[in-house]
Amino acid sequence: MALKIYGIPRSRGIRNIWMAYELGIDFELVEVAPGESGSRKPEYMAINPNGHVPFIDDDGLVLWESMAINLYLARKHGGPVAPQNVGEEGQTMAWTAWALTGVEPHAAQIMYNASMLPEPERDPAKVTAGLAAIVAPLAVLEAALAKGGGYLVGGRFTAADLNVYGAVFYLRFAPQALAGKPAIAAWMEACRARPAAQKAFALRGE
Ligand SMILES: N[C@@H](CCC(=O)N[C@@H](CS)C(=O)NCC(=O)O)C(=O)O
Repeated sequence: MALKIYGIPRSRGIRNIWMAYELGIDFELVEVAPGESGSRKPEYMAINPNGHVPFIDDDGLVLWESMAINLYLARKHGGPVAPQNVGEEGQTMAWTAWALTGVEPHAAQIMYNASMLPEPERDPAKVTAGLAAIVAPLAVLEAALAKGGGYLVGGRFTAADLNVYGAVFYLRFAPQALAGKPAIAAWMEACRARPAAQKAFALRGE
C-alpha cells in the first residue's frame, strides 16, 4: 500500500481520511496522536519536524498541511472531487487559502474556548471575539453557496467544499454562529451525508 496517513481521526487528519475515501484510494492510517504522546516524540519529529499531524508519505513523497494534502491527493487521483480545469484549480486554491486564513483561526479559537480546553483555561472573551470575527467570512460563504447551487466550485462537491467544511466544522461548538444561514446549513448537511464522510466520521464514533 503506497499511501500512509499519519494522524488520528480526531484531528485534522479526518480531512485526509475523508478525502481518501472520496477518491476511493487505499491507505494505511498510522496512528499518531497530537502532542507529547505522539506528534512531539523525537521519532515522529524526525519525519515531520513541525510536530503536527496529519502528515502523509505517498510512496516516498512526504507532505504536511492537511488542506495541501487534500489538494495533492485530488490532483493526483482526479475524479469529480478534483478540479477539472485551471479555473477550478484556482478557485479551489482560493477557497482553501480563505478557509485557512479567514475561518480556521477564529473557528479554532471559538472551539477551544467554548469546549476543548479544560474549563479553568477557557476564556469567554475569546469566544466573543471569535464570533465577531467570523461574521463577515460566514456571510461570504452563505452568499457563495446560495449563488453556486449549494457548492463552492463547479456546482458539485469538490476538494474546495471538503477543505472549507474542515474549518467551518469547528463551529459546531457555537451553533449561534451559523443561525440564519440556510445555505450553509444545507451544505453542511449535504457534505456530512456523503458516504465517504460518514465512513470517515464513523472512525471517530460520530
Ligand atoms: N495547519 C496544519 C495544522 C496541524 C495541527 O496543528 N495539528 C494538530 C492536531 S489537529 C497537532 O498536531 N497538534 C499537536 C501539536 O502541535 O503538538 C494542518 O492543517 O495540517
